[in-house]
Amino acid sequence: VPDDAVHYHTHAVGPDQCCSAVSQTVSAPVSTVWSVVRRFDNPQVYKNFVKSCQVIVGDGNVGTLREVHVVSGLPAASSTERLEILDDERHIISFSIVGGEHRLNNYRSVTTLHRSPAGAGTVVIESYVVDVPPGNTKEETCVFVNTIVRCNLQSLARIAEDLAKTNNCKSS
Ligand code: A8S
Repeated sequence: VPDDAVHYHTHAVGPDQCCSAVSQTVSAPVSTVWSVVRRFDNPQVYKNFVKSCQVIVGDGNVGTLREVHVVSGLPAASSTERLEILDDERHIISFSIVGGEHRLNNYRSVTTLHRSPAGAGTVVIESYVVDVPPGNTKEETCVFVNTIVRCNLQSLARIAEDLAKTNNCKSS
């Protein structure tokens, strides 16, 4: 984790909570990745488990509430989520889960983008904290959530890389 991101990925973790982080490199500029990630009203663009999303309250700034419906086959139907941080300068977005029909109580995640040390690409870091659901272990909870987050970030990488190629064609 780069120095400037340590603070944002440091979560207060209670005794019955678990936390973890997933990272993903993307062969696209930070600005391109950010243009996808910052759309709190449009998570289905890269989150494959999201079937639909409606903004309930707000204009896309901090405090905006969205209701997400997920595809079938998951131990969940819907989730109500609040935008907590949207920092266009530092490329930080954070949301918390405040309701819905699912087992992930008190979920909060923070996603930060960083220019990859190698050059033109981006490193995405997403960390979270969540209550361990009754009947599950911390490890099971982390495996479940890490799987979802990893899928989301892999999909984000594909979409941003495609966008970067399209943008290149347009400008040449
Ligand atoms: C995100 C991250 C997560 C989303 C989880 C962890 C969720 O949307 C799914 C299944 C669940 O059981 C819980 O960034 C919930 O969206 C796919 C409905 C919240």
